[in-house]
Amino acid sequence: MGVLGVVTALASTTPAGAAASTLGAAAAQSGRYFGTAIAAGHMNDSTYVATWDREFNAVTPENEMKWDATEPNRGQFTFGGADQIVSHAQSHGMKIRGHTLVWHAQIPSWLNNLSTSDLRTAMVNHINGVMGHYKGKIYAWDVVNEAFADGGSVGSLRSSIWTQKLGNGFIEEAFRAARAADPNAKLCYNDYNIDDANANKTRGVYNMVKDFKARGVPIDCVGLQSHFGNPPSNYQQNIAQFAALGVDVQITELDVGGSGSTQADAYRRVVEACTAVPRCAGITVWGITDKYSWRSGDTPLLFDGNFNKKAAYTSVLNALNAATPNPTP
Ligand code: G2I
Repeated sequence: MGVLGVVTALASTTPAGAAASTLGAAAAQSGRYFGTAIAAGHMNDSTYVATWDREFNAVTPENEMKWDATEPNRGQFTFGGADQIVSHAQSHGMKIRGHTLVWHAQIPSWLNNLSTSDLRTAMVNHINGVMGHYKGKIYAWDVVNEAFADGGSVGSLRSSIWTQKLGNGFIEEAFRAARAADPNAKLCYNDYNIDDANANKTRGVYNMVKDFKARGVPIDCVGLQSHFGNPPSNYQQNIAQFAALGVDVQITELDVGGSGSTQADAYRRVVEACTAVPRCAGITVWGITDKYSWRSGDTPLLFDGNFNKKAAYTSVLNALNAATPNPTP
């Protein structure tokens, strides 16, 4: 090995007990991943890609795997943007989260006027088409996204074409189809505002997961999106209560509005809550830089608009480095 080889080898391994210097390497010390949402449209920004490659060891396509992008016309699948992200991630050894198969938003208009049986067929075809294309490449799929209602009673689902035409059983149908389409991918239910252990929306998702596990409906993980300004005080307890049902928990779309030490503290509490629970498998932030965030006005991410590390970055890195190693679930 030449001098350069030695330097590279030293830089890319972290001796036991030493602090890692990137988010992905720091998370890996406790058997976890640290990912980001990526938009294919920004991949011509070399600083964006360099930051992605340096800091993160997992990725979620921000919009490119959604139904409107992947099956804009019935039966015609298009994977341009998603393939771009997937092949880059694969060549860098990153985990890939698939987002998302069945959702009420970002769906093409051709879905709107189908009969019940036709919609059911379309749903299963979509799951087969997208999961089949990426079979064996995806670590975890958000099979169903945001199906529960906000502010309703425990267990109430939001009204959508799915509930209106297929009834509440559409979630179970989607998970069963997904398991058949790629048996090696973890299957997640993903939602926002299910961060508080006692909120009605959380209780509804909890009861569904418990019921699925009891009846053998395939489900492997719950995604806590975690778009907030502060994690609830019982956030760790919430992660632990889902884990106790026998599923992994993944923090899937983390972003925390704010700035400075307040924001840094909130991020630290999120990382500490996840790393305290063995089945909290990893964390994904919903973007790299504030300038490309879906809520950029809240400056919610770890890098500012010039890709400088914020205080929140440092507190996340330190909290990941402080985590006790856990066996990968
Ligand atoms: O809304 C934040 C997230 C909530 N959970 C599910 C996620 O999938 C969702 O992500 C956001 C993306 O970050 C946005 O980028 O989903 C939005 C759509 O619901 C995305 O916004 C859309 C814009 O509304 C479109 O006008 C635009 O064409 O992004 C599209 C692609 O840039």
